[in-house]
Amino acid sequence: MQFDQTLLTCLREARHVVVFTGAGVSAESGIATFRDALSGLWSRFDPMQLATPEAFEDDPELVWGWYESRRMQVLGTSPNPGHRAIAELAKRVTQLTLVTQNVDDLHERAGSANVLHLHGSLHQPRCSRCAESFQMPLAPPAEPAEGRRLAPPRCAHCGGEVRPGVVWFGESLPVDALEAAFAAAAGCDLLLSVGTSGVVYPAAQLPHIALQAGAAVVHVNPEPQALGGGREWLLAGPAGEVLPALLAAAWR
Ligand code: BV8
Ligand code: ZN
Repeated sequence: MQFDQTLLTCLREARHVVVFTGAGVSAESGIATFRDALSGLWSRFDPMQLATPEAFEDDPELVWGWYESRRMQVLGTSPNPGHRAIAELAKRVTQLTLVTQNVDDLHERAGSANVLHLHGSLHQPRCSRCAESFQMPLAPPAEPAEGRRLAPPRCAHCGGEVRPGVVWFGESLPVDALEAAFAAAAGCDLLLSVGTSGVVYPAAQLPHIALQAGAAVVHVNPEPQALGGGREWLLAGPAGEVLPALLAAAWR
């Protein structure tokens, strides 16, 4: 893969790099992206309908079953070369801020630290009443392929219904993570946007904030991206191939 020399120099000389990831960075670990259609029990739903407080209110067993099937899938897979290249990049640059929209823990398992999760995590369920965190069994019974409805567990503290530890549509993002992400985007020299369709706000503002602040923005995505001009590049391809190649080219 050929890279623009200006881009390679910009990456090598960057004082502060922000990496902003979406579902695409976990695709090569076998985790379906948000754009991918759902399967089995949930095939008739759009994720946008299920990832809401109303859906959980309406049918907690359908929604909790969906999140459990996703959590099991994540536990059953591993980080891919894209996750590992991002963890490696943190050792090559002076400062790296990793911001993810993903709710899996594959960045952490690849060795990345201080990951800013803008949309929460599958691995931090909490009581929907008292917000007490709830410890899930790591090795629950195997998931049937077509999925299943599951009654959410009850909080040991107050008996309230446990909910997934994610940010649903219509819910506010964690303020600290969002503020840290916005500040990093406004102060970085280069923002790498990896595997995101950039349609969910306020997270999708990050590349625009970086561009407006004069940073370079690099999109890593197999699909074409609308580039706004300025110092913006598209590296067309899967993150698991592009990111390791980019690091190898920048630090021969
Ligand atoms: C908010 C957690 C303020 C859950 C997620 C009406 C009412 C209320 C709000 C709104 C409204 N209308 C609009 C909004 C705002 C709304 C929004 O942005 N809607 C959009 C759809 C228009 N946002 C919100 O609601 C946010 N909250 O605004 O709060 C508020 C508060 C109170 C009242 C009102 C407002 C909350 C948004 C967070 C939602 N939760 N996730 C869960 O995971 O189940 S978002 C979820 O979707 C993901 O986390 C992710 O962020 C997003 C999907 O985006 P991507 O990650 O980009 O994934 P996608 O599949 O789209 O794309 C994958 C990309 O990868 C593609 O480009 C593909 O080409 C590429 N790819 C594929 N393979 C590879 C690859 N790239 C590289 N390598 C590969 N191998
Ligand atoms: Zn409780």
